[in-house]
Amino acid sequence: MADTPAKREIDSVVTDELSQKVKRAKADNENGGGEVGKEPESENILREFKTSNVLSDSAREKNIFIHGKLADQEAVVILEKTPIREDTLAELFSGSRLKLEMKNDIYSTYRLQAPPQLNEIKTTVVCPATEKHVKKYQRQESFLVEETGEDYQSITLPYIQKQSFSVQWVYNILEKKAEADRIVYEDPDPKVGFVLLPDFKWDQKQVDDLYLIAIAHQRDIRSLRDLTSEHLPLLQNIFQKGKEAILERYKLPASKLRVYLHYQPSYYHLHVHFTKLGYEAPGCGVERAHLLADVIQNLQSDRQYYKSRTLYFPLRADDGLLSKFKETGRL
Ligand code: M7G
Repeated sequence: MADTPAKREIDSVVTDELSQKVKRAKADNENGGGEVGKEPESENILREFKTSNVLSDSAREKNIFIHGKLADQEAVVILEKTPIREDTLAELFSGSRLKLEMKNDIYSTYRLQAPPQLNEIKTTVVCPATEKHVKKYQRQESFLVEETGEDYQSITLPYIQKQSFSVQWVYNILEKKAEADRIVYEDPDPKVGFVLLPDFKWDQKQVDDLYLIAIAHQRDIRSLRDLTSEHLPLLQNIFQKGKEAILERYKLPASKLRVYLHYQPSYYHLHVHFTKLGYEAPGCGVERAHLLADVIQNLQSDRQYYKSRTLYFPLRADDGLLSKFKETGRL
């Protein structure tokens, strides 16, 4: 892929951070690791993982979602091959073994065996995983639901009050009990403040698939439906300062960002997704993503916009909320 100087500059920002991390990791290994604040090598907990079934996989996206057991607990493991980075090409070419598969005229194909550090698989483990996690990652047919303001009050709200995913991981971030070293920016104000950090879907090795989330400090906003014009200062603050922080850290201007909320979200605590324009992040389609700029404008023109609007969103075949909509004859 031909790169512009700007892209090379952006990549070099990420690469600088990455090389810092690598240096730290190397220093840790040399010092025996395990010191507070360092990144010791993890013990391979997956050695004990027992696969039950594959929830979904994609040859194109080079990932696989596996359901299984880890020390007798239900677990979901996600494996994903990471992109090949331009800044590692020299090492890849010089440090690999090449096995010829076939040669024909001017054409030849090989299997390249890369050095281990260039051949990593991004791995996400959810353990203990609930049945809802297993369903979330299972390939499923989806159905578009039409939810009026009244449907939200009578069907959706009672359902999510009983059934939604725990947001403990969100509170851990806000309270600096987890991922504190990953925070890119924080505005600590309790009303309009937020924490901006890399989404755990992003390995931060290249900006091409940049993905950050801004998590509001306010804890009582579940989703788009709870927003009124009273929240405009919070939303504008997230939008403005989030964009500035990303420009400063990753040299990516606002014109290269897709900034949006999900409806329905998986986690009912207000957060905003910042992804790179052009990167087809899961859930960035029109049936689920609401641009923050539009949300702000809608609330400016009607303070109760999201209380009264009919909203559309996809639900998967085995989602309990879909059954509720069916039971009440709304589908
Ligand atoms: P969502 O719109 O509630 O649901 O977004 P989705 O997961 O269906 O998109 C929550 C976002 O938070 C997603 O982009 C997740 O990848 C991300 N996320 C989830 N967890 C459990 C974590 C976590 O522990 N750490 C971080 N950094 N991101 C997470």
